[in-house]
Amino acid sequence: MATHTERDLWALTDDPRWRMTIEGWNPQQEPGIEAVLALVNGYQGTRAAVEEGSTASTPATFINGVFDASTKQAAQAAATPDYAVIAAPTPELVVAPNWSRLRIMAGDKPLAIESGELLEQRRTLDFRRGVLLREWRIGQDGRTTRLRSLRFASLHERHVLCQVLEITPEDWSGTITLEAIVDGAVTNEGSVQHLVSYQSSAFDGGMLLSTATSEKQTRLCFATAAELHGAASSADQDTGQALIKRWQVEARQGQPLTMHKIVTVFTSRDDPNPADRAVERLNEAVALGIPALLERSASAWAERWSTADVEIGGDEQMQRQTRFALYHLIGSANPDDEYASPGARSLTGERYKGHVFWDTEIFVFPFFVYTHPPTARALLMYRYHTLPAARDKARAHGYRGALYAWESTDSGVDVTPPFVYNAAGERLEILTGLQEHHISADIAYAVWQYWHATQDEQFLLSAGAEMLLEMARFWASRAERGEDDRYHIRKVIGPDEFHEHADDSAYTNRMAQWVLRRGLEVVDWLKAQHAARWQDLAASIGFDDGELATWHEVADGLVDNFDPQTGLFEQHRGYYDLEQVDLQSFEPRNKTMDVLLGWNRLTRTQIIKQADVVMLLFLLGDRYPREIHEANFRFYEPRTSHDSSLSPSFHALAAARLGELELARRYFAQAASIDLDFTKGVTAAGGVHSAALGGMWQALVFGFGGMFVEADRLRFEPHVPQEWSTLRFPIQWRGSTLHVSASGATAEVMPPSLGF
Ligand code: IFM
Repeated sequence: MATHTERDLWALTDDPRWRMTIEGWNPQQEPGIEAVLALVNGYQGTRAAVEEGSTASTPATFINGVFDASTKQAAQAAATPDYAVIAAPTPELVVAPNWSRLRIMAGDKPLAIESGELLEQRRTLDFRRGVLLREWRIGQDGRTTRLRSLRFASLHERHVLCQVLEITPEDWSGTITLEAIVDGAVTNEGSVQHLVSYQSSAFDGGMLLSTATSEKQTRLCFATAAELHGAASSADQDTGQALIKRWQVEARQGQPLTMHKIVTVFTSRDDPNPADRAVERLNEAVALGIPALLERSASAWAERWSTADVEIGGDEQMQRQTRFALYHLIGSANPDDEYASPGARSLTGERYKGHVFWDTEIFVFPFFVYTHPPTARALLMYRYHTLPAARDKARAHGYRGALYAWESTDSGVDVTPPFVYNAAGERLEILTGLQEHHISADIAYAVWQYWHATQDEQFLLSAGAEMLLEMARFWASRAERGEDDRYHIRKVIGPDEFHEHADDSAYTNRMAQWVLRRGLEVVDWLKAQHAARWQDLAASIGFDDGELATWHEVADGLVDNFDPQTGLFEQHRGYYDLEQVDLQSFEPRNKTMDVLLGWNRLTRTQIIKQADVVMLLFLLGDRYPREIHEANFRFYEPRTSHDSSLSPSFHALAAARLGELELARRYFAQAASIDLDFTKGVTAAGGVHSAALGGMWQALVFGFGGMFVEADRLRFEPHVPQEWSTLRFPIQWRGSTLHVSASGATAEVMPPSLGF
């Protein structure tokens, strides 16, 4: 492997606004830190667990789109104390082999964070290059050893993972034993074992571990090669489930030992012959060497940053937190994979089992539309490929068209658990899979947003139009005509999940109405511009022109709960009659309102979990005057508990648009702290909150940056807090890049022809 630019490997980005550093070691905070510092490249995510492991560590690598449901899962999980378990096996993102595991011995003692005295430790995630650097010193039996390691998951070649370790005995000489391991003996939370059929082999220059998931038989192949500079010989071992390369060397005081390890990963999702691909790619990677691999990955990151970075002048902490959000957003999705979409916790933790929610389309997706449209397209194609399952779900519930899964995995089948048992053994029903139907409008919204921003006609013709029409069909069949001759949508859960069985949720009804109208528009467009395609599509989905009249009638007849007198949307029918509770009186609180009040009482109050009408007014509110936005914000904001991580960012956005900058900054800081405030326990332990991170980007661009999407241009009405001096960001718009620079209430847009 090349070593000539070895020194550059360790060179950290100078600017502290481009990196996040965690000092020391706090076992309680470790699960959250592992997610925050995770290495993500859209293909895989690797939690930043210390390489040698510890009792506080939960190392995990997730490969995007690799789900499995083990039949033993429920039983195994049930045996785990204090673990809320579902009764039936639910597909989950599989924990894949731990590719960066190391075992280090000084003499006959393990050189590990929990043995010996940790004298110092610093871990830094360099967002600009996508590199995790760890520096630590361990004292043991009067001997001090300095270590540093570097890991990255290439963004240039997403199947390549690299690790470098340097060990320096500061004040001693003696034997060091080092093992570079690819450890397949891994399980999911609750000791659930998804991996079976292990096979390992050696080949010229490396080793290969092949395993498969137990139910779907998805093959996972990891090839690895490692080298310890200066070591004369090594021994390869395989334990059946792990590949181990082992060196024993006589280390000399002050002389660093350096190990380079490259791992390549392919699955049978990627290629019918993943083992060959992993070996082939490993050979190419080894020929290049880690410094060159890093250079390529860093350039790929630089390219993505050039269309995604948001610069906040004068606030170092916000700048760093913003880049943390953007790093995780970029790393959450793979533009080359149309069959995977980011789960609610990205590829960084097991909470929500990697399931895909509306979080993707409404919270994360706009970031990709306006910074990297190919990724946005891939995410929509994931929904296109899962359209058959959405059709089945609609049919199963007695409706037409497409009802998307509330929680989705690779197949698109709804995998929302119908109930859970909590730790006390109580059975709790989960109704979101049955009632949270607005996702079939949120996805339509994303289709339209992408089409409007990119004018990607090929997408609309080949996939988007069909999705839109099927979702419009769903809503036409979902709405019922009432005795009042108006249309109603009954028994739903809106974004505010504290109120189930809701009739006429303003969010759901207005979004449904919007989908029906876009459906009508698309049909007109197809008929006028692409008559042949329209004929094919209409034939393939069995479309009857009579449906159009129904769509018109339902769209025009749907109630929306808007009262012109007050300017308010009633969140759902009967909401005003619920008990009003002063949320302030519970402050400061560190528990959610369902815990504090109990579920039954909570549902009889006006307390809202997350932005609902406020969200609606952002999505569809451009035609309403400021007074309506203001009235609804003033009414709903004090009733919102923000007990969902999806809430604060959109309150920041709405407050910024209203010019309430102090409040907006407070909400923005709250959104940013969801993953980063380690003092609040282990919020990020189950993975970073992707929706909150996507919401931060939207708060910056649509809120503080004041971006409005007009018919064929972008308009900017910024509200940049004084403390921030300037806010700068690029936007992808119809094949061009706009550069926006805003301060106070003014924006400069380059080139001016595209935005004003
Ligand atoms: O999709 C969200 C939902 O809106 C609130 N509960 C958590 C889900 C996943 O993030």
